[in-house]
Amino acid sequence: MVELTYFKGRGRAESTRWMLAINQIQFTNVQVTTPQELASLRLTGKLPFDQMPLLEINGLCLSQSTAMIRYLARLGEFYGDNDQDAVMCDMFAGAVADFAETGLQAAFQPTAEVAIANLNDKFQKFGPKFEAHLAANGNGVCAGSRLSLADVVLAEALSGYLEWCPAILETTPHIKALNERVVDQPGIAKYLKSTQRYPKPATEYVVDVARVLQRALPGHMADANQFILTTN
Ligand SMILES: N[C@@H](CCC(=O)N[C@@H](CS)C(=O)NCC(=O)O)C(=O)O
Repeated sequence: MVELTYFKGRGRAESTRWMLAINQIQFTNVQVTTPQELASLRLTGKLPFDQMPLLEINGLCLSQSTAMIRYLARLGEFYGDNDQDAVMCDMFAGAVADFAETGLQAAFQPTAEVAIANLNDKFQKFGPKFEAHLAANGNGVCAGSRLSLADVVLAEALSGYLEWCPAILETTPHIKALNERVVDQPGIAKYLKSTQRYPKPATEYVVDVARVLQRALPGHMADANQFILTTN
């Protein structure tokens, strides 16, 4: 039984879900919805850094989403064919992580206009670089000669961008083709249609995260400090 423990939403667990999906590994989303549940989870010792997501697989309790996706890439041979491919996978996955961060933060912005402007700015920075690399590579993938974790995390990040900016890939045909190829992979296509795929993050998700972590809500939201734990 493979379990992925996180908030009730995509967030930093989503790239791992896509890597599980492309590997066609069945998993359960374990939802942490209260600060008490998070406190209990921390007491189990399963969170080495007190952070989620937590991936329980093959007797391991894994923290750090970057470690999870690489482990799953090795299991499913989505890490290229040699060390050179692997380092290119890592390089692209690193750039995608920077690119994806703006998508992760989109629901936390004061308005949709701000979120969309941020996403467009970030796409202008990275999109042409990804496009030029794919064009030069000539085989449609980010690294090596076949699909890898770099392609999967790129498509995962793009899935968020496309929900806010549906036309964003219209001027980058190589990225568009790669994205379609990844989302058409049987395991990914099945996952995206399943009830395990959480919806586009919205206010409910932002509130859930603040409540579970006992953090302030974004400043534009009413009663922003309502979840902050008072210690005196
Ligand atoms: N680099 C880590 C980041 C993990 C992270 O920041 N998790 C947040 C929730 S998204 C958390 O658990 N925060 C509580 C804490 O840091 O104590 C990863 O990608 O897994």
